[in-house]
Amino acid sequence: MKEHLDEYRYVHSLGVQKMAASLAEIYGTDVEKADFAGRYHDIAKCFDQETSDRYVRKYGLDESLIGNRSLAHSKVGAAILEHEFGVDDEELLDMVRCHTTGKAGMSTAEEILYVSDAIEDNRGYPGLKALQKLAREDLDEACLAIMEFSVDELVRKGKPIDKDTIEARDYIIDRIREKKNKGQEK
Ligand code: DGI
Ligand code: FE
Ligand code: FE
Repeated sequence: MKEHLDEYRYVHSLGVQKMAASLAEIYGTDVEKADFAGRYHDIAKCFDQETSDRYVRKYGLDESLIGNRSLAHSKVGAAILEHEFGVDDEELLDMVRCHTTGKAGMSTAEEILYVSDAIEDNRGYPGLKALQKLAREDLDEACLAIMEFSVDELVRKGKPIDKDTIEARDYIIDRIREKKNKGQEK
């Protein structure tokens, strides 16, 4: 892993590994899988644009990823884990695939990686501790908070928002609303 990643990314990956394993423990998903996915989720993050594009073509990934290495790294990473590391667990590959944008109808395991990526201990933003606490109490709410933050950041930077990012947010909002409605019926 060290061969592929710079120092910051290496330390971040170990942080995500630890956070994902601890959330898997709390939410009763496969701890080993969360640990592994956390460790390797950014394996393609440090590729330059040319390398990223080469992998997108090599593994027949979506053409829209050409020229966009920040969106491509999660899909390229999953392809590398599948074809070069021999990972054949679809759930694990899906976790890595959607860790950057999220997607509609994420599983608990997918949410755990998505959230862990944003809240691991080395992410030094104000409010980190509160978000870590929220993640331990309500994973959907933590997901939504991170999605809102990401969308705001993209808007601020004038970047296009990916379809999966929008759909992920809309879905989570509905899921949270439904849970609240169900709670009131009782
Ligand atoms: O790889 P990390 O830095 O740990 O985190 P990440 O996988 O969430 O990647 C963050 C990057 O992805 C950041 O540069 C913004 C970009 N990104 C996330 N969602 C979208 C996006 N970029 C675009 N254009 N559209 C999105 O919806
Ligand atoms: Fe990433
Ligand atoms: Fe990451």
